[in-house]
Amino acid sequence: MSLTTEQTVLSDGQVAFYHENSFLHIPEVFTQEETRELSDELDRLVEDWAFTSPGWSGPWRKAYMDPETEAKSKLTAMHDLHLYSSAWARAVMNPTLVEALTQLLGPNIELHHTTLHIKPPQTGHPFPMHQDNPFYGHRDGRYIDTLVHLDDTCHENGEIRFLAGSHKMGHLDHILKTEDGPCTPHLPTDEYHLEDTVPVSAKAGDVVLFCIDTIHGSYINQTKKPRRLVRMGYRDPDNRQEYGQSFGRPGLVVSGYRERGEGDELLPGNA
Ligand SMILES: O=C(O)CCC(=O)C(=O)O
Repeated sequence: MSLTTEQTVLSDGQVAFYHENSFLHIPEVFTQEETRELSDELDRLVEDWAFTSPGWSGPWRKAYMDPETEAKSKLTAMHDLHLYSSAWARAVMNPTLVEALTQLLGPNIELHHTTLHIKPPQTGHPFPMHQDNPFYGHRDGRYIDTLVHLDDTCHENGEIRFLAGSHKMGHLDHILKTEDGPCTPHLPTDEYHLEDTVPVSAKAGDVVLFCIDTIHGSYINQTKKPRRLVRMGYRDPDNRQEYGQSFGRPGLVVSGYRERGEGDELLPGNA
C-alpha cells in the first residue's frame, strides 16, 4: 500500500469498526518485497537470538491440551527485534501502519516494544484467553498491539481470535498464580472460551491490530509449518506505563510529539 499526503489509510467504517469491536485487519501493509526481507531477517534472528521453551505456564494448559500434546507443546519467542535488525527498525515506522495508528489513537504515537511469537510446526502452543494489559500494564486503553503476519494464517495453524467489543470491560483481573507459584497471566478457562471468539485469518504482509484491553487467544498450530507473527505495541505517550515488560524504557516517537506533562523530567540519560 503506498500513500499520498492527502490520503488516509482507514475508512470511517474501519475506524468505527475498531472502536466498536476493538480489533481490525489491515491487508497488505507491507509489500511482498518488504515482507520477504522481514521474513528472511526473522529467520536469521531465530537462528541467532530467539529461544524455544514450553511457553506460557498455568492451569490453562491442561484445559486446552491433552497430557501428551501439553508435554510436547512449544513456543519460540524473542523481544525487541528492532534493536537487533534494521529491517525490523524500519518496520516499526512503516508509514501506512503509523498513519492507521494516528487515525485510531491520535497524532502522537510512541513505540513500546516488539515481540516475536512462533508457533512451531504441530507443537506450537495455543494461547489462552487474555488481555495484554497484565503483561505491560498501562493507565488506560490508549494502546494498540499490531500483529505483523509473516505467514498466512488459518484455523489449522492457529490464527488470532478476538472476543469482539471486549475492550469495553476495561482492565480485567487475570489469574497470575497457582498454588505452585506464579504463572503467565490468563483469564479463567471456565468463564472465557475460544469458541466465542471471532477468527481473523490474514496473509503474510497484513497487520491485525487490537486494543490492549481486547480479550484474545488462539488455537494450537496443527500444520507442518511454523506460524510466525511479530507483535509491535504502540501507545499514546500520555498513556503512562505502570508495570511489566519494558517498564520505564522510553520508546521511539513514530508520529507527533512527546508532550511535557506536569512533573515530567527529561528522559533518563539527560542528567
Ligand atoms: O500469537 C498468538 O496467537 C497470540 C498472540 C498474543 O496473544 C499476543 O500477542 O498477545
